[in-house]
Amino acid sequence: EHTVYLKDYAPSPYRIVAVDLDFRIGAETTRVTAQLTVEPREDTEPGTPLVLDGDELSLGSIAIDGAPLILSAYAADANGLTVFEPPLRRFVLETEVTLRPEGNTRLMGLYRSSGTWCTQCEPEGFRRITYYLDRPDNLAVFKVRMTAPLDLAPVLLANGNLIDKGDAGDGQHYAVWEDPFPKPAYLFALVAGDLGSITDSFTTASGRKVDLAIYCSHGKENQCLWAMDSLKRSMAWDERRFGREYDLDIFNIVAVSDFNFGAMENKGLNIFNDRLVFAEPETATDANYDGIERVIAHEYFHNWTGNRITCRDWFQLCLKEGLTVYRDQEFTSDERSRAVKRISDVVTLRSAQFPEDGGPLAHPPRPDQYREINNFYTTTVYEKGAEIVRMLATLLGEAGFRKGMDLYFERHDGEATTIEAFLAVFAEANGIDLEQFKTWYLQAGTPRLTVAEQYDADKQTYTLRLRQETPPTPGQPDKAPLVLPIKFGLIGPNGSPMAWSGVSGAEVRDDLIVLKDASAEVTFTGIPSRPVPSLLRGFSAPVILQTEASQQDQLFLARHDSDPFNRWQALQDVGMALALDAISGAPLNDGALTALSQAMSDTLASDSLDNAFKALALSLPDEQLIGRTIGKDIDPDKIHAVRERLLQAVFEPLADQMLGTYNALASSAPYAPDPASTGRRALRNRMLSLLVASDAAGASLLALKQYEGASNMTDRLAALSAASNAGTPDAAGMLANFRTRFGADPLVLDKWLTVTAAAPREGVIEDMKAILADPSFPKTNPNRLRSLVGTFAMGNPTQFARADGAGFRFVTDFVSDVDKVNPQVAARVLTGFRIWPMLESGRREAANAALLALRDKGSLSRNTADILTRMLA
Ligand code: B3K
Ligand code: ZN
Repeated sequence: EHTVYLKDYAPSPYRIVAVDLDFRIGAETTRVTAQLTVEPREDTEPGTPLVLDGDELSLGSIAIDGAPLILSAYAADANGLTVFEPPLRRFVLETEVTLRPEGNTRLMGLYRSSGTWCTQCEPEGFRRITYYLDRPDNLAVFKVRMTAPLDLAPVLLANGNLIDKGDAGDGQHYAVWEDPFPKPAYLFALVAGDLGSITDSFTTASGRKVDLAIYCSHGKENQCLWAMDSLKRSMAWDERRFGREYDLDIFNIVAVSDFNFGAMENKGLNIFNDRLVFAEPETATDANYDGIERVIAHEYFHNWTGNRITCRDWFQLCLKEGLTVYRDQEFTSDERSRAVKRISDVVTLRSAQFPEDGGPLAHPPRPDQYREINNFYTTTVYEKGAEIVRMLATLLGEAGFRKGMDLYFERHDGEATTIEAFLAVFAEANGIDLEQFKTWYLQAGTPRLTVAEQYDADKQTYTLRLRQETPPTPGQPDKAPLVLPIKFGLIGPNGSPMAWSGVSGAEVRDDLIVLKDASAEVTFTGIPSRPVPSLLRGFSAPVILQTEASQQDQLFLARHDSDPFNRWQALQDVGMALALDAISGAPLNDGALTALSQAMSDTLASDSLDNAFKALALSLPDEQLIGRTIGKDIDPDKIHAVRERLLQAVFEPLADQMLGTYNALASSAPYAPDPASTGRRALRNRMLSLLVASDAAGASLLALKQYEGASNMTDRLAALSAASNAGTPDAAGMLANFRTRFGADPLVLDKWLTVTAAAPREGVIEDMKAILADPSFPKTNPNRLRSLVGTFAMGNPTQFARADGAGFRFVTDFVSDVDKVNPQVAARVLTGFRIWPMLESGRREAANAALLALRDKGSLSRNTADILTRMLA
């Protein structure tokens, strides 16, 4: 049992201050010589051993200050190297190891992707390259020499600046890179390969010219232009919004095909999953363009929040991730539509983070223990982490938040630090106490905020009774009240904001209630008539809000709320209430249905709302959200059937209007990813999918026509998905056509795999088995595997949770196979089971049986075993 606890954190008795690496890259093996300049800490006792991390390494030679060590002076195995009595002064430890990147299918450390040598070190991959203090609080300067065959690897890249290169004889060449910024080993990177590139430059606010390049496989150069454009806009934004300039003379990005994650922020040399770099209109969708812009920005922003200021230990992961997600969200909000971005982010939070927080894998944004740190790169650490930073910004206001950020950069630049240090600068800069606020980082679970209201006409007072409660989560039975920033407004009968003359009962500042206790009664005076409250505007805290609002109130908000988020939310709430009623067996209430249809129709017709917003508003809550709102004994088939019926009942009456909108939004302009064009396509494709899903006359033909005539992938894929999800008569033919037409492009093949795996139809499992059994299917590529099986486990609720258990067994069989090749992919796919405790008893049994069978097979990786153990606890 290997559990790491936050409470056990202690600095290492030795520090590595400088690293000289020599990589001799050969077709089969790579030899790595490391010269580590080591210093004991002031208080290190004589005789304290130096313990270095290793993972699947074998030691060739070892010396200190040039003198080889005798056998009894050290112990080395695959998992580490111990030098028993190192000198109690600065010394240089030299080791040599030999690596086989070709056989490294875990994609951690040095590996090959389509012939290119590349690295992934976060969190613990550097120990697969050389013996090292592989922990984020050891900051060192790195110098890297690489020698490689010129024909296989004409391009040689590492962090920092290129200081030397040349011919090495024998068909070999070399390059030497030096990174002046001390960094933890997880930010180390190296790339060697035969790559094409595009170049550009950016001049910083202080006038320094930075050379930018994006490297990719030959022939893909033109698909990197959007990524480059996104990079330059990110650099400019961080200067404008946070006063942060780039600090090296070079910024390189490399796109590789085999990558466990989205991308990696290595200092000066970001390595990207190619799906988050390549884009051209014929093969990439608006969602892909969005994702590229967002992740390019995210990795770039890490240069300050993550690299210049890094984490003391991996428990602090959300220090860099939550903050950097917040920063990339703000970037997108400033570049595009803030309201649309906020709604989309909340949709993601609710569909990914809330189920994590409400299931067996729930953990605090800052966990206090882990068995496998790779399993903590979660939506809780990232997205809930970002929500916490957002609440801080809401509580402090823009200026107060910026003051805290400035102090953070000033005080902690060059350090490896903690959540406590982060909160301390905001407290100090604003003269406030954030002790209770810190609980957000320590406590798991999604709080429930319940609000009841009372209007007293005689006294002209209006009272909101607020109550918060966080449910128990694994290992945390009791929860403390949190600081909840609740943005709100009161709306008068005419639809305008209503003012109050006084307020008491809680901290209220303008449009913000700050709830700190388990409950509070906030009373407003001088209220001439009962207002409709708009609560939690902009989703100002990541909670589940329960109110007594009637359908009438909600439809009123949908029409009048000045907060676009709550306008959207109000329509969702009406849809949810109808769905819950129908599932409980009540007959559909015609009046309520008609009212929702009418509200949808009015929203669509509005002159003041933009297309992207309308596209989000004209929808019903998804099946999984409905399931989680029910909360127990879920029957996904029933939810699916009810939702289909509801879609039809709400949207079929709007068929003419939707068709009119669809036609009016047609455009022959060339594809562009700007917000207006993206919004136009989003609404038009929303119309199509609603027409198809509500079985409107002629809709399936419309989908077929759009599929065939599309001039870009956004429109083509939208038509294909609409047809496949609804199972139209043409769906199978369209899918086959898509495969033939685009199957040779791996990233477009992923789209086909995704649509296939998401289809809510019998037979999907057999189809997936056939796909996996095809010898040409690349069984080691994370993108392919996730597109198929990841999509199925996370995004096909009826087939994954089939009553006969076939969906569960398909996934556990897959996990068992892939675990031997790539444990990170296996473990992540397995997290799809997190909903199992909420299912109805038959399905619950079936899921439990599949999980137990996986456990009984034994010999699982630590990654997968950790998820499985928590899933079954
Ligand atoms: N920091 C990397 C994540 C690395 C994941 C390792 N399992 C990407 C990012 O969050 O920017
Ligand atoms: Zn990140």
